[in-house]
Amino acid sequence: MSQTHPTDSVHPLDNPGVDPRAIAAEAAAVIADKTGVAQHDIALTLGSGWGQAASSIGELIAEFPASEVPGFSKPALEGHTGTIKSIKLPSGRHALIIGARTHFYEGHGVRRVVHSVRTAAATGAKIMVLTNGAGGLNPAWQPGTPVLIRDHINLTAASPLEGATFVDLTDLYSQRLRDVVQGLEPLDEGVYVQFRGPHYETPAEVKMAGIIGGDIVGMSTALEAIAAREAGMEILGLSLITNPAAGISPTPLNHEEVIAAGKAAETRLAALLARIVKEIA
Ligand code: 8IG
Repeated sequence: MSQTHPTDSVHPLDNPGVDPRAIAAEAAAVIADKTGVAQHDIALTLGSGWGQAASSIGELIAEFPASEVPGFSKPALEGHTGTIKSIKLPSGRHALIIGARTHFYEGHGVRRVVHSVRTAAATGAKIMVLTNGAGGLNPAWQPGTPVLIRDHINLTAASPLEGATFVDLTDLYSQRLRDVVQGLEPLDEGVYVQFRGPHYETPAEVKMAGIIGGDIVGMSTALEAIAAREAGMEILGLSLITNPAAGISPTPLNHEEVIAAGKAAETRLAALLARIVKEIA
């Protein structure tokens, strides 16, 4: 199959006449073919700081660039190849690891943002684990602190749903899955606020996020969670707090420091995620 580049006007998800679920089904068929795994049981999207987790949760069955799968966009950051992995868990179940996230701020539209989630659902995954790196409003959260997402506020003014699709988002971040995690390792919980980005927030915006009930600020996850729920999946959300949100700490945000905090926490997070996946899949 020929590959399409995000700047091509022929990207299959950019055709409004095409049902994005059909492209997701095609993507799932390609994944089944490449991995030899007919059905995946759980899917994980690994955000900044969570990348190492794949190697600790089970045996690598297959790995390939996401760009070889229909509908996936080339990675935004060059040299940061988005990879898809299939992992066999100790239980014999199969996990799909999505190391390729398309962000809303890339400007390619929300269909491409949630394509990985729809593809995960089409591979058979019943649980979607969404992880991210994010800013924290709680000054007690040191860089490197993992926080369970309890709920979200979507400030993108966008939705992955099209037409009159009224999806209930009560218990979007499954209480059942949060209880399992809390039984393994007590974590603070928080409300994730998705901003469009790519700029970080102003201190006033962070203050607003807190006033409206937010604890975590980021640029992903909320739109993906909505699409995952529409697809019928149960959702677990985890944020790695890599930095105090703007204005929470007196020092300005620095992208390199944010990346470094993620790197420093990676080994610990991988172990945590392995224990979680063992328990839920
Ligand atoms: I890593 O402070 C990371 N991602 N919006 N704000 C937003 N996204 C982030 C932040 C942050 N840190």
